Amino acid sequence: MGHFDWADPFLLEDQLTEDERMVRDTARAYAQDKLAPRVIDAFANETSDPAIFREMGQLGLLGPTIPEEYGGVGASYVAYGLVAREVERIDSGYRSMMSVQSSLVMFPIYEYGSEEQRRKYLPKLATGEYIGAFGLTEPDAGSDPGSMTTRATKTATGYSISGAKTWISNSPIADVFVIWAKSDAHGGGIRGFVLEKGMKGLETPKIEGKLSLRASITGMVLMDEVEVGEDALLPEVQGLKGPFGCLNRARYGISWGSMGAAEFCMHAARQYGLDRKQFSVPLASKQLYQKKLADMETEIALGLQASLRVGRLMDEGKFAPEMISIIKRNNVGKALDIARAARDMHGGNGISGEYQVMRHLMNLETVNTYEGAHDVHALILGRAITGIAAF
Ligand code: TGC
Ligand code: FAD
Repeated sequence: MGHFDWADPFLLEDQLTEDERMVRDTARAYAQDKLAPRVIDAFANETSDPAIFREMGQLGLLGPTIPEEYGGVGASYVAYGLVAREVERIDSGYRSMMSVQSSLVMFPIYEYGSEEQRRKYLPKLATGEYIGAFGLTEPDAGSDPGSMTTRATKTATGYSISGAKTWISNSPIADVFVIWAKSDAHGGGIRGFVLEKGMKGLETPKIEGKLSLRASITGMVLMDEVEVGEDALLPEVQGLKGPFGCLNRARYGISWGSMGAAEFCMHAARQYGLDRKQFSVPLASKQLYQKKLADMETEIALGLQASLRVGRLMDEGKFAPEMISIIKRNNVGKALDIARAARDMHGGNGISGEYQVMRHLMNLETVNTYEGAHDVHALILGRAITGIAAF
C-alpha cells in the first residue's frame, strides 16, 4: 500500500522528470527567498519592481521553452507550468509579469518573427534586460478582440500605427511591445508589430488604483501615428490565430499558476486551523473546517493532474485550445473558491495583509477575467460541444 501525503495526494512529484524537478526547484527557491519577502509591501504600495525581470532572467525563468540559441533553456511545457505554479504561490501579479514576458512576447517573436527579430529581441528578453508587453485588448474590444480598431497604414518605408490598447500588463515599464492591429496593406487582416519604447507618438500611462494584482504594473498603450519600418512586422502569422496562439500558452501557464495560489491558501488555512483554538480546541478539529480542507485538497489534486496532462500533450504537439479552456476556466474558478474559503477560515485575521489569503483572493479576480473571462471559456467549450457559437 502506498503512503498518502496530503501535500501531494496523487504523487505529482513522481510524474516529473529530473529536468522538470530541477527547474521547479530553482523557481521555488527564488520565489520563496526573493519574492515572498517583498510581496506584502509591493502589493500594499502598488509597486512593481523591474529588477524582478533581471533576477528571473538570470535563473532561466523567462521564456524557458525557447531554444538555448535564442536565450531560453529549451524546457518542456510541464517545466514552464511548474515555474508558474511556484511564482503564483507567492502572487498572481509576479506570475503575470513572467507569463507576459514568456508566452505573450518571447513566444510570438520566436514563432512568428524573422530571424533578425529573434536575434535582436529574444536574448535580451530572456535575461530580463528588456521588459515586454502584449497589446491586444482595447477600451471597446475585450472579449471580442476581432472588433479592435487599432490600424496600421502602409507608408513608403513601413507602417504608421494608431490606436489605443488598455489593461496592458508591464506597459509603463516595457521596452518592447507586441501590438496587434488591423493592417490596410493586408486587406484589413490582423497583424502583429514589434514596437519599442521611445518611439514618437507612443505613450504608456499607468492605470492607477487597482484593487487586484497590485504588485504587477498595468497601463495603456496609446499610439498616435507611430512610424515603424517594414522590419517591425511579424512576418509569419496573419489573423486572430496570431494572438490566440500566444494566449494558448499563457492560459495553460495560468492553469498551473492558479493552483499554486490555491495551494498557498489551503496550506495557510490548514495551519491556521491547527494553531487557532476556539471553544478550547483547535478549529481544525471541527467537521465543518475539515470538510472545507477536504474540498480544497480534492480540487487542487484534480486541477494539477489536469494541467500536467495538458502540458504533456503540449510537449507531444497534441493539444487543442479547448483543452486549455477547460483547465484555465476550472482551475482559476476553483482557486477563487478556495481563496474565499481560506479567507473565511482565518476569521478576522483573514482580512489582514499579513495573512495573505485575501491578497490571493483579490488577485484571482483578475486572473478569472484576463486571458479569456471564465464565461468566455464556457462559450468556447459550448461551441466545441454543440457546434453552435454563442459568443
Ligand atoms: P474565432 O472565429 O473563434 O477564431 C478566429 C481565428 O482564430 C483561430 N483561433 C485560434 N487559433 C489558435 N488558438 C486558439 N485558441 C484559437 N481560437 C481561435 C481560429 O481558428 C480562426 O482562425 P482562421 O484562420 O479561421 O481565421 O474568433 P472569434 O472572433 O469568434 O473569437 C471568439 C473568442 C471568444 C473565442 C475569442 O475572441 C476569445 O478568446 N476572447 C477572449 C479574449 C482574450 O482572451 N483576451 C486576452 C487578452 S491578453 C491578456 O489578457 C493578457 S493578461 C496576461 C497576464 O498578465 O498574465
Ligand atoms: P468584457 O469583454 O466587456 O466582459 C465583461 C463581462 O461580460 C465578463 O464577465 C464576460 O465574461 C462577459 N461576456 C463577454 N462577452 C460575453 C458573451 N458573448 N456572452 C456572455 N458573457 C459575455 N489584455 C491584453 O491585451 N494584454 C495584457 O497584458 C492584459 N493584462 C491585463 C491585466 C489586468 C490586471 C487586467 C484586469 C486585464 C488585462 N488584460 C490584458 C485585459 C483582459 O484580457 C480583458 O480584461 C479581458 O479579456 C476581458 O475583457 P473586458 O475587460 O473588456 O470585459
